[in-house]
Order: sequence, then structure tokens, then C-alpha cells
Amino acid sequence: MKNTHHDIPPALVQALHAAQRVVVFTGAGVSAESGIATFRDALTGLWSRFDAQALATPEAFRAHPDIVWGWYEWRRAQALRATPNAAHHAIAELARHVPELTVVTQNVDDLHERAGSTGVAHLHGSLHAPRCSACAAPQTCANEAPDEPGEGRRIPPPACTVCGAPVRPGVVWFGESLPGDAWSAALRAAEQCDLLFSIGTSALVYPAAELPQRALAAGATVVQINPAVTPLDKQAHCNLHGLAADVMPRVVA
Ligand code: BV8
Ligand code: ZN
Repeated sequence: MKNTHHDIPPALVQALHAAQRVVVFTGAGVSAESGIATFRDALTGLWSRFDAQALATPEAFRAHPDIVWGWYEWRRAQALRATPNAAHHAIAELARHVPELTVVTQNVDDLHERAGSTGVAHLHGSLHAPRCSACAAPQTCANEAPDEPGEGRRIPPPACTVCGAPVRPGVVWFGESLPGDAWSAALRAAEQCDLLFSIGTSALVYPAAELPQRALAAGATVVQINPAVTPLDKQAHCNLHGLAADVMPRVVA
């Protein structure tokens, strides 16, 4: 690595050079500069009478399938149009600088993969992998490049090709368990790393928000990158208050 880490604390540069195992834990803020609304900002139009946490539940899908499906189709269209930003690229590049890097994301887009990261643990599923709400059969997305559905448009979910029940988004809703393989890989990586970056997440949603705590408890250095203050500020060894796409390229430089 060249010595061009402008404004990055020397102790962090040192920790990065010494690290054997690094975890990058990301949230919606990493995709913000790609034009994807963060989770707590993704409500406009019809959806603004809900809070995101109320819409992202099995109960909401049962009560208002067309509102919930419409919201996810709007978000899927946004994700399809977006491209990875400098933060996604820097994270993919970081894998070439450290012996072992695990990317763990709460995001339901695929921008880490499109930037070149591999083996990404998706704790909260994907916008691009719908499945049947009854028999769980994987379903294909209706249209590879839908027109941007209008903000607040109701869209009835399609019927399962196997049993006819409504198709649901392939994401993890509140009250649902995380995919076991992704969660155990994330937990193992957090407990075994020497350095964890928590980037662009409000650190409010559990069990995902446990990961930085587990890393701290295991003796790792924890670095947070976020323009805002989060509950993690008090515990992190280093808080870089800035935009992920500005800060990450300087960390990796
Ligand atoms: C579970 C997928 C076991 C869908 C999401 C108390 C009461 C009630 C419930 C609970 C409770 N305590 C714990 C719970 C359980 C609950 C929970 O944690 N609730 C909290 C909120 C109180 N958790 C669950 O239910 C989980 N499952 O526990 O299973 C179980 C089983 C049965 C019964 C009970 C329990 C499942 C949670 C999964 C929810 N699914 N997403 C979808 O996307 O629609 S969560 C949602 O939050 C997001 O999608 C994301 O995945 C997650 C975290 O959000 P963030 O990514 O952090 O985004 P956010 O908008 O919040 O913040 C953006 C941040 O970026 C901000 O800090 C901002 O400053 C920053 N930022 C902005 N721009 C930039 C930036 N940073 C850097 N650069 C920038 N440019
Ligand atoms: Zn089915």
C-alpha cells in the first residue's frame, strides 16, 4: 500500500497493515451514494403513511400485499438502475491488500458483488430472489428491468408458479430469522477478525448489530464510518465521520 491515506489516523493505517483477518460490515449508507435510498429514508408517496419497520413485516404483507410488493418493486427498480460507488469499489480492492477479508452486508442490493466482492454474506436476503410465501419455491423476477414503478404504486404480487400462492420478496422481515448459513459465517468472521469496519449502518437492527460487539469482545479493533452518530460511536476505537465513498478510498489508498 502506498502512503496516501489522507486524514486517516496513523493508528488505523498501522492496524490495517498488521491485520490478518478483516471484516467489512455494511448497511444502507454504503449504497446511498449510488442513489439507493437508505432504509429509513425509503418511504415516499403512498408508503409515507407507514414506517419502514412496519412495512417490512409478514403482517404487513398479509394485510396489504399490493402495497408491500409495490414498495419492494420500487426498491428493486432503483437497485437495478444503480451502479456501485467508490465505497463498494474500495471494499472490493481491500480484499487484495489483506490476507483474509469477509464482507457482511445488511443490504438487499447486489452492489458489492457488482463491484467485484465475492463470498458476501447477505444477512437480510436480496431484492432479486423472490420466493413463494407458502411453498418457498424460488421465483423469477417479473421483469429484468422494470420501468421505475411510480412512488407509492400498488402492485399485486404475482402467483407462485408451483402452488399459486402470492410471491414474496426474498428478504428477511422483522420477526423472521436470518439465513442460518450467512449468519453463522458472519458470526465466525466477526469473532475471529483483528479489524472490523462498520460502514453506513445505523447499528439498530439485531442480531446484525451484534457483530461489532462480538468483534470488540474478541479483542478486535472496530472502526466506524458514518456521517452521523450511532450507538456504536461510544464503543468503536475509531469513528470516521464522513461519507463512505469519500472515506473508504482513502483507507484503502
Ligand atoms: C430476528 C431487509 C429472531 C428488508 C431488514 C425489540 C422490539 C421488537 C423487535 C426487536 C427488539 N429487539 C430486537 C428485535 C428484533 C428485530 C430488531 O432488531 N428490531 C430493532 C429495530 C428494535 N430484529 C428482527 O426482527 C430480526 N430477526 O430477530 O429474528 C426472531 C424470530 C422470531 C421472533 C422474534 C425474533 C430480523 C431483522 C431484519 C429486518 N430486515 N431489511 C428490507 O430491506 O426491506 S432491516 C433494515 O435495517 C435494512 O434493510 C437494513 O438491512 C437494516 C439496517 O439498516 P441500515 O442498513 O443501518 O440502514 P438505515 O437506513 O437504518 O441507516 C443508514 C445509515 O447510513 C445511517 O446511520 C446514516 O447516517 C448512514 N449514511 C447515510 N449516508 C451515508 C451513510 N453512511 C456512510 N456514507 C453515506 N453516504
Ligand atoms: Zn408456492
